[in-house]
Amino acid sequence: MSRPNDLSAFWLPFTPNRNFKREPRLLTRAEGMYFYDESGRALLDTCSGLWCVNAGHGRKEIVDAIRKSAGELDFAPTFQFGHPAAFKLAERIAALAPEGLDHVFFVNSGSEAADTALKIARAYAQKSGQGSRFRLIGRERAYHGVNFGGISAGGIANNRKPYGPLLPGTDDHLPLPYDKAKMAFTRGDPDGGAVFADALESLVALHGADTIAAVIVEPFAGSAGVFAPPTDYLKRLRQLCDKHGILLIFDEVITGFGRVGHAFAAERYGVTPDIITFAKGVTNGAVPLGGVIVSNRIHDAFMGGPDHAIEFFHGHTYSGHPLACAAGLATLDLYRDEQLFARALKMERVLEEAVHALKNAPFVTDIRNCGMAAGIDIEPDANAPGRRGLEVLARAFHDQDMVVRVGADTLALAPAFIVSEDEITRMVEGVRAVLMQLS
Ligand code: PXG
Repeated sequence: MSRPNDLSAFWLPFTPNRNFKREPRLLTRAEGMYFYDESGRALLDTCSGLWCVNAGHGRKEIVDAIRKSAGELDFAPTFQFGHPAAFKLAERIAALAPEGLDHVFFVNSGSEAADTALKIARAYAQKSGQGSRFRLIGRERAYHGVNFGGISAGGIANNRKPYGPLLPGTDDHLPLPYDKAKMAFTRGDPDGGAVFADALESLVALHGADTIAAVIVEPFAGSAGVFAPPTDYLKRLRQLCDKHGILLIFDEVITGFGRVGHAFAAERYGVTPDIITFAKGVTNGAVPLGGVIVSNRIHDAFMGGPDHAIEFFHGHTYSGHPLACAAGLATLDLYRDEQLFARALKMERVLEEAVHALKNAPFVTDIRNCGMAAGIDIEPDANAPGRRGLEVLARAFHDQDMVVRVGADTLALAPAFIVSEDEITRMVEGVRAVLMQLS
């Protein structure tokens, strides 16, 4: 498709719009590991789109499934009705989830998944005779999307500051389990880290456990710049939540569907939360879809009351949309048939070796990695934080033929699991070349 004459009407999300429209970066086609621009130039996709295209772009099986579904059942309500694909996909997702998490609620994005999980946690407290539990405890620097619950429990200052007052009962945040002095340039998961979970004890002492409904964490912090969980951290968090009757929510919007070499990070780390949120990779990014997987205990607590009564007053017009479910089923088939989670696990070491070779590149202050993801901190310009990050993105696009993802001055590399060793090398050398040119 050719470039439109006027770019003014579309207000781009999380983008410096005026800067972008002066020098637009338009992507018009995608296949495998590559985007293509208007002139046909191939651009290596270093972040699986936005952490979602885990099997690579343009997968025929998924495209065909969406086409077929669109021709057969364009829309069907899931309020008081249903359609087969939604039930089939829920069953497939439950089968991938840890034992005892057998029920799936569909939404359309990770943001909706986070807010749905938080609502379920509060409603569960009410339904299980623990109505005093309302607090939702998040973590500093956490990203749980952009809805009010997610930004409140989340800990990214710029996503919160303009929108106060936020959700009551969300003022407390655990620390990010990271100590730069001890952990900078760690390969994979840092050792120990239980002490970061122990911060929950202080909040329990302050407020009383019987006011706390849930703790929500990303198994590895994604948007903050790929902070892997220290080896003892998630287990201790689970122990403390159990001790105090607090629900544990894993936001697996990024970590789910293979990013850490397993269906979910819960499996990789051997820690079973009460609730898992997902989105992104469930459809390989091809159609918006998100969801929440809940434990049988939580689900069953909702299933009391009279037979005619709605158990959970929540949902979206497009919860379980037929096209999304068709894409999800085809995606899960692909992950299974090509054993892509195992491939991610195998390539994790290759990515780790490659990114840590940037340790002495200009402006690099830290490098972290977990699964098929790595974060590279670039020293911010003291007078203009974020300037260097944007310059990296623009130079990578124009000079290195790469689409990279930056958040402020942190670069994230999270390629699709089909990535080759050569492509990983190219990504890292492209980043090095860009860093050499930074001022
Ligand atoms: N939870 C987590 C853990 C996420 O990473 C969301 C919720 C929200 O998902 P939606 O579908 O509403 O965007 C996310 C999204 C980045 C980046 O590069 C990360 C996300 C989205 C876009 C860019 O840091 N994460």
